[in-house]
Amino acid sequence: MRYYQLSRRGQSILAVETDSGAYDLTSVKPDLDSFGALVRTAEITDRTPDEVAEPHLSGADTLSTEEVRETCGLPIDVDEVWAAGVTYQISEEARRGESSMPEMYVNVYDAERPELFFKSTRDRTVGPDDAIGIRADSDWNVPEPELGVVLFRGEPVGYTVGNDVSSRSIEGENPLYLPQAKVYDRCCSLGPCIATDIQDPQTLDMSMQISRDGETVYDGSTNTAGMVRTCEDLVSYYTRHNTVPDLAVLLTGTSLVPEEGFSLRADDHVTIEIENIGILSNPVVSV
Ligand code: DO4
Ligand code: MG
Repeated sequence: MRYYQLSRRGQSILAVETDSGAYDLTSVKPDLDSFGALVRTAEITDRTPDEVAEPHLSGADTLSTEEVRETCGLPIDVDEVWAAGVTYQISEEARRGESSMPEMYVNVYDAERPELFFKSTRDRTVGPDDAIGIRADSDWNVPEPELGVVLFRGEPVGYTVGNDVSSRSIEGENPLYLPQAKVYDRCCSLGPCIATDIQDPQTLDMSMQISRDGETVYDGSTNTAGMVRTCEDLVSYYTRHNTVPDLAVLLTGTSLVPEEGFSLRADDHVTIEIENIGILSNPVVSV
């Protein structure tokens, strides 16, 4: 099932999409008004989120899929977003090319311990159709389309699409600047939904298009099969010796890297699609 958070008649609601249509779960269970409320109920009653939602669908108001797509916001009130880096060979090569210290990227690509870094908070994260930010003090900015693992108390409960928007000039100047290259206003987008029925996260097609003044200036596709680590392994490192908050998303690294010389500009539009999850689309602003 796919879960969307949206606002309807001034109220927050949790919508569920199945093969037979879309439903307003909150219309029949007013306390289930967010994905967080759903997973907490599931935990208390020792069920999966789908087992909590499923019995209510027949009595719930139906929604058109267009209404869901057009009005959905950030699908989870996330406490924190972390991200993995250099999990695909193309990312390792690109970073080696840009960096003042290229060896460290080869080392981390081959190492047992993955690179994990703090990426974003709720306030810095935007949902579908809301603007992602590029830093005005950076002249090389890129989107990074990534599969996101959605975690409740450190346990995977679904998957979403993420954009780890980054400054490559700041990261390239000195690796110690990574937090500034990665964490700033509007640095992350997530959405459009949380998919709870992904059988194998390591075999998903992913694509990204960037449009500028009505023209496509980047078009690429990949598959999560190219990841050198598993989502399970990344989650295990994130939760080691680390009491994680209730709601977190762990991005799993990028493998779609626009060629050197390409930088995002204000008013560009970035569209990312991951198979069986959905399309995350955002305009770009300078922050
Ligand atoms: O090593 C720096 C960040 C890498 C990253 O964000 C990625 O590979 O997706
Ligand atoms: Mg990344």
